[in-house]
Amino acid sequence: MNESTAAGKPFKRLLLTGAAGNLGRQLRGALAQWAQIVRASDVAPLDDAAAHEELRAVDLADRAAVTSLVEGVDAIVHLGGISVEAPFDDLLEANIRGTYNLYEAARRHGVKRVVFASSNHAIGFHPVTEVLDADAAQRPDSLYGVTKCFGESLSRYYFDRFGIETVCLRIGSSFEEPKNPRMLVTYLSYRDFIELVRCSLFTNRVGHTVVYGVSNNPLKWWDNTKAGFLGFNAQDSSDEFRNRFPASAPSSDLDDPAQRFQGGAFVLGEPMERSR
Ligand code: NAI
Ligand code: 15L
Repeated sequence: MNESTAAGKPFKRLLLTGAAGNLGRQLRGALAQWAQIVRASDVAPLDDAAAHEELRAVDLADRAAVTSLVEGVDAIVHLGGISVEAPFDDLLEANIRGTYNLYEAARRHGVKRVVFASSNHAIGFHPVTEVLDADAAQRPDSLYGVTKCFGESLSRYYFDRFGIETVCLRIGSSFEEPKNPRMLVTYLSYRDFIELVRCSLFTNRVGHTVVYGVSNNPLKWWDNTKAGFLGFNAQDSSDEFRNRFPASAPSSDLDDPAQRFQGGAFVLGEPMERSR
């Protein structure tokens, strides 16, 4: 996809799922630069549609609604779903059934590019002493992480069988700023997140790519050399926040599993019962 085609907006219509969430809110505005129409969707309320936006309230677990949601879009940025550890039945609906529904709708409607928000929790049980690249084994640290591994495998299948290209973003910690010492390593600034999505949408022939969503932080657990063809160059760094956590270096106590493994406190979770 060339960034400077008709009307300066190379995509006619982009679909964004999870548009009401933390990262969806950051991306909504940026997508307007790249698409004539942004179809913004979430199960949570969305308001203030801009002139270029179509807002759709859709539960990803609803197959018929997702099939209709995907009709007429050129590409999808899939951020929607449960973004932390949760009861299995909830994860099953939002993250597993929801992601399947989305890919199946993409196949039916001929959509050829998806950017999938995976997570560092797909590899969270690797120790902090290892540097991982795109070929590192999946080692999920939670049921949430297992659902991200499912999304990575599902997208691999939809590429190998149906030619739908996906960039799986193994996002570290993308917030306004790092919230704890671990996030000095895993931090992804919002600006770098948006740039990573841009590279994932505009690079020709991504096939099935795994890339770590991380800023140019001083300490690194992840190596993006194998995804270098995306042209992603992080501009920001957690270094500007290092004085927020003066007493503690990340991973200073390797007897503590939450410091020994890359997933942090996620490695200590246990399956939860549904509350309703
Ligand atoms: P978030 O929790 O703020 O946003 C997720 C959105 O998905 C919410 O607006 C929620 O309403 C929506 N959603 C949940 N279940 C849904 C369903 N059944 N149908 C339709 N929509 C549903 O999370 P955030 O931070 O915006 O993350 C976006 C994506 O990136 C998530 O998939 C998350 O797992 C992933 N990610 C985020 C990281 C971060 O540091 N922000 C790190 C790693 C991965
Ligand atoms: C994630 O996958 C979550 O969506 C986010 O809320 C953070 O917990 C992040 O990982 C992290 O590892 O910091």
